[in-house]
Amino acid sequence: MKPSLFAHPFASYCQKVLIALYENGTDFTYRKFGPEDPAALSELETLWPLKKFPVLLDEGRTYVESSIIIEHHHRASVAASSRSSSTHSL
Ligand SMILES: N[C@@H](CCC(=O)N[C@@H](CS)C(=O)NCC(=O)O)C(=O)O
Repeated sequence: MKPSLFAHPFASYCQKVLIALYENGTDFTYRKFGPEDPAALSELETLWPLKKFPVLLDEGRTYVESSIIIEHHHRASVAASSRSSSTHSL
């Protein structure tokens, strides 16, 4: 299942994470706060009661703090690419 990013496009910490995800071509669900996704803000509150954003939900785990999200994303993509290269070498 692809990760979900709870974020707002005008928030600088969210832009920092969005740049990393877009640069890497990552497939993710963008839970953008606004009228098009009215549940996003209440779900954010259940994930992180401080209601700060961005928040990433990946494989049932919640990641907060933009730098930690980017670090997690980097590790997850390195692990995925090493899994895929070991499959190709079989
Ligand atoms: N240190 C956090 C900062 C997160 C943060 O302050 N985000 C702002 C938006 S850019 C926010 O949640 N503002 C709303 C609030 O503080 O209640 C990070 O790096 O993600």
